Amino acid sequence: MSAIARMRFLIVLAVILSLGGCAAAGAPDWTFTTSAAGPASSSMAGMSGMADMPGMSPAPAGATSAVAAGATLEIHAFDLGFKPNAVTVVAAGSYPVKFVNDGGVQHNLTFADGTRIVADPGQTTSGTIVVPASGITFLCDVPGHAQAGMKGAIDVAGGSTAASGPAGSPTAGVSTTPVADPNAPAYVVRDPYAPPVMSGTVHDIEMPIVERDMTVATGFVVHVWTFGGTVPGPTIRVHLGDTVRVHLTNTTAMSHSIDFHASQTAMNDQMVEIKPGATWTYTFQADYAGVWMYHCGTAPALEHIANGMFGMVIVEPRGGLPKVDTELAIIQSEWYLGAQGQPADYTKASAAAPAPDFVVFNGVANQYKDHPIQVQPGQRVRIFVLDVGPDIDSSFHIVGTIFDTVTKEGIQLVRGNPGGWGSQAVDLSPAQAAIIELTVPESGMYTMVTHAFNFVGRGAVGVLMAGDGKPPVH
Ligand SMILES: [Cu+2]
Repeated sequence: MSAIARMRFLIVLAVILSLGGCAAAGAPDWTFTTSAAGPASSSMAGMSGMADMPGMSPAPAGATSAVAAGATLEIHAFDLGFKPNAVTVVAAGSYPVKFVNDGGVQHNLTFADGTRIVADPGQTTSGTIVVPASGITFLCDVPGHAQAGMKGAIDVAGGSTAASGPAGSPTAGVSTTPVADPNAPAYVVRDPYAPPVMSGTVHDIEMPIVERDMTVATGFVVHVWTFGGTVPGPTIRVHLGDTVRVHLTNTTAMSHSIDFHASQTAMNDQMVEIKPGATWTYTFQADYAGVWMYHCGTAPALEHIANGMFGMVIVEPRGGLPKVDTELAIIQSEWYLGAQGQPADYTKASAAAPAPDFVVFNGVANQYKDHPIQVQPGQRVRIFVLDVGPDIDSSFHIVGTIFDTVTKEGIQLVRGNPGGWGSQAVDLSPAQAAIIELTVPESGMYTMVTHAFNFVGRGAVGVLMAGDGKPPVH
């Protein structure tokens, strides 16, 4: 059945992106697993001047051959790890380093003493490292890369074990949620209304990639990474079959990319790395109707999404959607706070049991509770709702209403169906979306939530205010 097949395809794609990063221009390293982040790598590739290495699997006890004094250390980077990530040298001292980037994005080899060697994808660079008797750790300092596994250590044979085991990471410290800053700027309310469908059949959309500070909840500022300067990025609404050309200019100091789920393209075709200062035009045909996520796919995609790099594409079905009174576009996402004014905390976002500080609609906690969305009794309301995660599902519900029309991932509940079926909540895993419709039953207040109620108190709440907000007198 095609809808199920499509969902399976999306899930597979999402897994691929999370593992490999869709910005990879070269062949992804499909063999990468979390074990690559451990102290022992199974790969001996690229280690010159030696035939065997302790700590590599499975070395027999007593196999202690190590890199000869002064020999070149060859270390490869891939997305996301180092080969090898555990190196032993026979003696402390100065060693030339050959750094080969086999990955699809820029990486660096940053040692604990500050020595830093950078290589673009496919590039080989070199440097020198002075290995102290206690050994030295290294990592890639591109945000998120060390946490994703790009860490390693050089030990000195017979030396102290200070550098052995998982490499120390200056960026992997435990962080806590900052306290609210009373001087933080007030948040800017995101327009909740869906934009009209764009006229014409070919659309050129400028979407610069910019970083800026954003108040994401009263008192809390995140240094967000954005498409178009806002979180979420701009909502794009087109007809089925239209051609969309999105022009991206990367104004930041970090590589990014973009992945439109509304498109069908090889990840190494359109989802390419956009380096700092570079431009890219992502072109696609809107082949299928629906509500689609777009996001940065640069590894680790989780971190780029957690920092705000996502948005919604609406592709109208053949013949267009029937007119209603009010249309809203709502995206549920999470914030994992780092320090005030800093990017999101990747360690928190990537936890096996993530505990978001805020779960929000359209980027800001509680904004539509503080600023209710005005509707009128008897009106038809359509809501395009998308869960972008990066981690948490939505059970989208509006207290006091019943959805009579739901199109979720291509599967439809239609108003006026012969059985009289309705819907109370729409379950959306990350990267799933729906179009829901309802009739506002009477004047009063209607609370929009995720029915996973532990998150309602964390910001996933808004209000539709019908009429003057007071219930009718009975
Ligand atoms: Cu990005």
